[in-house]
Amino acid sequence: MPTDTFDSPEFLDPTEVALDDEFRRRGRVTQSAEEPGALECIRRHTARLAAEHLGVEAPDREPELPAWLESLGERVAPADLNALRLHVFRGLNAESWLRPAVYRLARRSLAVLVGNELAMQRRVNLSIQLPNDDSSLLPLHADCWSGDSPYEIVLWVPLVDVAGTQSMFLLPPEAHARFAEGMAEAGSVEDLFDSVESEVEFLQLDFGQVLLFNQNLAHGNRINRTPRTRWSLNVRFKGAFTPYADKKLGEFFEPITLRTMSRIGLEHRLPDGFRE
Ligand SMILES: O=C(O)CCC(=O)C(=O)O
Ligand SMILES: [Fe+2]
Repeated sequence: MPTDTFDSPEFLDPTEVALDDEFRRRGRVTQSAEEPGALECIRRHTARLAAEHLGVEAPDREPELPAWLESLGERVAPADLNALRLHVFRGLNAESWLRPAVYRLARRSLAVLVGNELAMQRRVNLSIQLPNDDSSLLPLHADCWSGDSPYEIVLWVPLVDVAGTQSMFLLPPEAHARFAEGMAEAGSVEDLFDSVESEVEFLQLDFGQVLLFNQNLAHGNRINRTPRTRWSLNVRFKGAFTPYADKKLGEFFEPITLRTMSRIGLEHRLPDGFRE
């Protein structure tokens, strides 16, 4: 579908056009969490679950809480990290308030960039990257290369300040377009990364900010060479009625904001006799 024929900025207001432009140009937008209280609640609960797994008490306020999260490497060996991550992941996702709280961190921007009838991933992912740990890396990839549809956006939420290799990297759209042309000739994923290393951007975010990025662009992480552990959440959203790839509605995604007329339309059955 030639999408340029549908480019009708006169139907959007200027702030929407500006957000749209920035996302197109950079493949991402960073913003303050729309509900900071929800973010603090998510972080406190994350720390509480981690402390429970370790059999210790977690501090529950600034500045001890972020320092405790960042220094996890002093308390957990890489071999034990996955058990801790799973405990926290399960504990977070067992809370019915979690997904609405995560959604509310960026609901206005999601409405502009994706739409107001959304499907959301059923589980919120948790990533923990210990300093100098090479055992839980996500090498360069685009989600749409492995079962995600190109209609998905990722909401990425750091639970501590992140910068450099403690964070994730993203290849901006222009560089990605050049990279995608030559990709078929490249060898390993590591070769692919080497070919774009000078162009990828490691995203710097403070706690309190959230990121929305285009997962069709190459991204991933590297060994965290900072002394601080990274904690982040990520979750996918798409227009509920846009095409699905391997990650299906009902299994991986769930509609969260269907509007009345869509529900009426979905439930509607023509009277018998109109079917022939
Ligand atoms: O958190 C990361 O380092 C990578 C995240 C990622 O690949 C994603 O959310 O799609
Ligand atoms: Fe990804």
